[in-house]
Amino acid sequence: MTYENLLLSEENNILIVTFNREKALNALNRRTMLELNHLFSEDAPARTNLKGIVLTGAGDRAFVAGADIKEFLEMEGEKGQNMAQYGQDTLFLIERFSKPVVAAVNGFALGGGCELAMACHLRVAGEKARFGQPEVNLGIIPGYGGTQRLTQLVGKAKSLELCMTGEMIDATEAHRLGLANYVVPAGEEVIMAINLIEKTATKGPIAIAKVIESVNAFFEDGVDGFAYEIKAFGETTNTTDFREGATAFTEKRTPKFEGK
Ligand code: CO8
Repeated sequence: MTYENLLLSEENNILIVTFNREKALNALNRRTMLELNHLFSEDAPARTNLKGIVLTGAGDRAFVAGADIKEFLEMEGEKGQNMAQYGQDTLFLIERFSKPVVAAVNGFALGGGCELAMACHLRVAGEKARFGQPEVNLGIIPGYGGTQRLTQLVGKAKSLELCMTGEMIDATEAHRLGLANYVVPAGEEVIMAINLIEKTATKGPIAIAKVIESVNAFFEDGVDGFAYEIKAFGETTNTTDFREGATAFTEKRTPKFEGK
């Protein structure tokens, strides 16, 4: 697939994905969602050497200002439901990606943009970042998982408040609530996101994938997260990486993990 609205660049095995519709504050139109889905279902899994992925927005105003409202008037009844389903399926691909995905939030992360950031494993907020679920201003509700992931991240009271008032919060408040992992000076979001991925890249890749799976298991319907963790732990103990990690510890050297 040719990407029109996503800019991809890979450096040191870290993929930087930039939402590139600056004039529309990087709003997610249908084409962008198709590209995002393709990226996480086919393109990124095929790049087997990746350490992780950073998502960010073009320009200095927005990460992503939401779904593209200008396409909304065609969205009625079942069509709206289908669009929400496709968006949620796409965001689950991100949440379940086996390598760290970090949102470098460099401005507005509103509606679908906040939902996109929340589907990432970690969020770095620039000082100018603004988060919010303003859908009620349009007479709709979040549709890309916002009511669920915001509640998971900040708790029911604040989630209800943010989704019902539609008000934005700044980076400091997002950090205080546990929505943002870090707040950094404007312009340093991607650097910090890369640093976080580099930190995880020194660990066992299978262990990182199993951490993601096991933490996600807490929120999966009908899944016993504790049982999932036991199984995943067992799987990590059967890896060459585990033997290497434990041997390196006893030999007082840095382990060389191979992801096996
Ligand atoms: N969609 C389309 N265009 C947008 C969007 C958007 N979400 N946000 C901004 N733009 C466009 C503006 O229309 C404007 O374009 P133009 O110059 O052609 O008119 C340009 O970006 C710049 O925006 P503003 O002039 O409005 O800039 P301001 O600095 O005055 O305001 C704001 C910035 C506060 C971010 C303002 O643009 C705003 O409120 N945007 C809308 C934010 C919003 O409501 N987002 C949620 C959308 S709903 C959603 O995301 C639902 C997700 C689930 C959908 C499930 C089914 C699809």
